[in-house]
Amino acid sequence: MSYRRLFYLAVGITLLVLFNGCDKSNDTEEPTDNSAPNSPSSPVPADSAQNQAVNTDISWTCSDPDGDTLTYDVYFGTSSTPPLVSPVQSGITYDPGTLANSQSYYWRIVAHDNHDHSTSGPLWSFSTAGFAGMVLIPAGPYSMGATYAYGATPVHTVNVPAFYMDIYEVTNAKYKAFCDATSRSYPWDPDFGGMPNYITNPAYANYPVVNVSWYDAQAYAAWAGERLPSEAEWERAAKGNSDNRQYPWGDTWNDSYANIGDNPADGHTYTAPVGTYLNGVSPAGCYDMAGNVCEWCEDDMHWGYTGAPTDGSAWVDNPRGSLRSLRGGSWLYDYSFTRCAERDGYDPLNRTNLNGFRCARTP
Ligand SMILES: [Ca+2]
Ligand SMILES: [Ca+2]
Repeated sequence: MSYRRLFYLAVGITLLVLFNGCDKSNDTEEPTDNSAPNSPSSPVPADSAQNQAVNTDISWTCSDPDGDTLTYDVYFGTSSTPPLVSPVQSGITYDPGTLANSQSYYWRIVAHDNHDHSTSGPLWSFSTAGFAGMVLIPAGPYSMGATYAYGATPVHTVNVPAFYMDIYEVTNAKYKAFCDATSRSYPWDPDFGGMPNYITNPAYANYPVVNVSWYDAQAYAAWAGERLPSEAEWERAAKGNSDNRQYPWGDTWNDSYANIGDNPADGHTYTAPVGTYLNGVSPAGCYDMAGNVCEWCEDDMHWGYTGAPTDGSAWVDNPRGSLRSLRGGSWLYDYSFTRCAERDGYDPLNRTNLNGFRCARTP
């Protein structure tokens, strides 16, 4: 046997001994020698945090009692049993991409060491912010129309996708900011007695803008990154989707729940500051859906719903019709014209001190 062969034999025997020794120690000592990772902790965003940005990244901290290198499985989603989205990653952050507004997210981290031990952290959650001044109205069907209102039959089921709706009518302050930013003329003063310079006077900043045409409302909405609601969306925001109620608050008129004409109980001869009538709030959380200013919608006016879309979209003719629809009645109207299913139609160029608008937004 050569020295070289002897050498390899010696190395081989040594390795065999060492290997057996290692095996033996693994079999008997690993479970007590090496511990599982500590539980992932210190979530960012903090657990149950609200109003988080839609570009939020998640991160956490984790350690191992033995100082082992750790990897992580990231579970993340809108379900409370979130799916695995990033297996065996080494970093302690995860970028879920652009999130939805007004959405709850759930997440959980499972830490692995390099000894086949793993530890799951708790389920964490956070929610993202919505759009300022808007409420998210969830998708779902409702009964649109009513037999009490002219041009509002047949009553039919529409399935409205989720959408955002302004909580309040667009105010003088908001519309003035749009005019200032775009060098647009202010609306004409409505000559409300005792309310001079209605559009620009800071005293009326929180009152609804008036004397705006449908085109003015369109331009404002585009500037704001929003749009006019469809009639189907407007009515859904006004009455909810459970009972086809006549008024935003229920089926019985109440003099102190809305600003209408010839009604001392509402406290206003002309317009009222938006959101004045807390009891008049709709099931979705929108104010002044009855009265104050009548509100432009996107739709062309059709005096009846035969042939209307049932997917919540605006009913728009090609070419566009001669009238656009308005909803909710105004500060001058009788209460019966402020019911949720009541409709009105004006020339889209028309500017009156009865009409204003609010905006919607697609999530
Ligand atoms: Ca009034
Ligand atoms: Ca209104």
